[in-house]
Amino acid sequence: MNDLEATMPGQKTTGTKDLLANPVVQKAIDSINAELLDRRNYAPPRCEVFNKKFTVLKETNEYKFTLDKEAKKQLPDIIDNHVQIVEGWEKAQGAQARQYGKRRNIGIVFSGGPAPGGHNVIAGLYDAAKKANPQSKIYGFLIGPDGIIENEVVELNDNLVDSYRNLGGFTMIKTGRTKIDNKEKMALSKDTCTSLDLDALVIVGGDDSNTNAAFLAQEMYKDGIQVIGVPKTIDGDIQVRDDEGNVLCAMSFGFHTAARAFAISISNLCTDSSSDVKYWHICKVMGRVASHLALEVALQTHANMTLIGEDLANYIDNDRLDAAEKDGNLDYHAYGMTLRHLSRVICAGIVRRAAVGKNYGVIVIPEGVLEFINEIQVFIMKLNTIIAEYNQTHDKDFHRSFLLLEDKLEYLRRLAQRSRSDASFKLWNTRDDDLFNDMPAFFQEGLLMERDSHGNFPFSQVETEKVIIGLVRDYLNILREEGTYKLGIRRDYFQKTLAKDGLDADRYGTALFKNFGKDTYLLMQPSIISIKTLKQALSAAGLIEDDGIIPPAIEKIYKKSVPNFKTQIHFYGYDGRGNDPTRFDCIYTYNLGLAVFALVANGATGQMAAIRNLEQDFSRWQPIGIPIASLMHLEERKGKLTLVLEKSIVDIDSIAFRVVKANRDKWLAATLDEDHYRRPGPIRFEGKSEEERPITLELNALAACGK
Ligand code: FBP
Repeated sequence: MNDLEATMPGQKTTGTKDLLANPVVQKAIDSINAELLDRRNYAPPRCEVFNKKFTVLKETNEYKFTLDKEAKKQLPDIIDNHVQIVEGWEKAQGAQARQYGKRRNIGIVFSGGPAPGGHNVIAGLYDAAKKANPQSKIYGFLIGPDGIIENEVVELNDNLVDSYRNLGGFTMIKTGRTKIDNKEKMALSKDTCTSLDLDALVIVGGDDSNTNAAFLAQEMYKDGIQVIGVPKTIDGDIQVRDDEGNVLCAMSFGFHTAARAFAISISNLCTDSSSDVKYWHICKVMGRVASHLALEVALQTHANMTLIGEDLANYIDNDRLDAAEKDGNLDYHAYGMTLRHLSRVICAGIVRRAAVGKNYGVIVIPEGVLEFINEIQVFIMKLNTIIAEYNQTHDKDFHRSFLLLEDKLEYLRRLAQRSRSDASFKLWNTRDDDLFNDMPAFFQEGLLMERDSHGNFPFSQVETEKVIIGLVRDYLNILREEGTYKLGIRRDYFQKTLAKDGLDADRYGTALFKNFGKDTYLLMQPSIISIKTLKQALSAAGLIEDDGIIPPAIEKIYKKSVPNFKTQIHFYGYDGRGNDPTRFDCIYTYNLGLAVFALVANGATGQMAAIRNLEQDFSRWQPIGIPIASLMHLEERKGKLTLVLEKSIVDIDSIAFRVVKANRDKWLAATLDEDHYRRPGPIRFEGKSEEERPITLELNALAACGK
């Protein structure tokens, strides 16, 4: 008899087979649960224009873009595209109706990291295409762009699409990060599209994938194969404005869900840490380079400290500038923040909270923060170039050639040697090598990590938080030694503890604390940093003999005043990225799918589907097509200037950031007040949850209204 077959005394023995056949057991372990059914059955509302029988595109010149010279050269057939506004029509006649309702083959692919809502883009496209012509076929390319290159494809049907409606992940057709970046891959992709007789290819992806979409649109322009992009990424870094600041795409899909998911977990940590009062929780949140997700998490949770990379890059050390100015110099090191300085800023917050008895809290660190720390950014750029140059000149892969960290370090050492004998070689000098060798091995490994196929640095793999917290811990030790990092002792607790042992609180208080009689939380004198110095302070005040014994109540108070910096480290990334979408993302993505079909059915190519007015009531949402080529610029990738779609980072003049900045001190809560944590609550799928949207989106929209 095994465990399962063993039953409670007095109960009948049940075999495993019978147990599993029991309806209660079956219901309990059925993977089709009520939540899943609710999600699958939910029909997201459609924007008004999509309730009409047909859609048309109205081209507008209202939005202006400065076109990149290189984009004009490389994307001649789509560079003159304009913004297109999708309009609904009840009636279409003759050729127009035939064109709209013609039988089409459309391929769709997910590219890059998953983002909640992707399945609804497919569902929206599928529903619209089948409504226009039930004979149309929608193909899903498997495992990302590789599916296009290798013609790995599945035809989508009602069952498949229905089983993924409103569900997170990209599970239906999976995703991948391959870039279609050379002639051979382009040719293979074109072969696939031709062999499937595709009318259109839809690329659901981030900045790099939409860049791919533009190049494919150009490549297949003459073959009449349309290519449409869809702005996906939890990072929130696809935001499109024209030259005058008009917002065309305020947010990529998936951002809201991921931010909400991270915020729920981080808010729970705020609750736990303010109950248990012994840990600092260090939360790294995804987002690659830009700190949009961290900013949204700050607004959702009011965590005690949130670093925003873009803000750190903007930092100016005025004391340093003034000091240099006195000597008639300009100190360039005063601009931007070093890792060491950042650790000091964090320590200042920790010390201030400790002083009011709060030896706990929550810190949010964006995963891309290193990109904004000058000294590290320089390393990332130098190493990018070194790796790219090695790959090019040796026609070998740097990471395959130097498998071990030690081998890579040795290669760098040789470069430093070269810089000593060859003055023209400046890429890696002895100082770089020395600084790099001072870093902990896990950080060196992180900075040398293999770049992705787009040349992006893999921030999610680097244990940034460990590096920062290591420096924080070191500096807190120094401050403890200096006597400036102390845990405040509640005055009434001190008085009660001494009274119990019959000691005079006033006499001891004056000797022990620097603010006795002034504040509610008492801070031990900086000179008291050990039992020995405590004894000295007591004897100097005549409270004990030179070799006397410290009263136990005093020793207890002293020990309580020494803060122990205990941390718990968390990474919020893949978990939130895999969350089922919020209602906002469900509705947004379903309508993006409908917009994609409107663009395809009306002959657009090289456009990215988008929805304007996302911050407003749903009735005002406006589906549009944005010309991708107009958004491209040159950027350094893998050591080469490459035409890519520009990423949008946090604007430190934006209202959302200004609100966070203005609340920094309040949310740090280094006061006698309670912490000001906000409870975002779980992601709900009922009630009025569709009214919830990213706070960043709502705040930044105030700028557009001139508020
Ligand atoms: P996309 O830009 O492709 O949407 O990916 C976003 C992201 O989740 C980043 O936030 C993160 O840095 C990265 O993907 C992680 O990459 P990987 O999934 O390859 O580990």
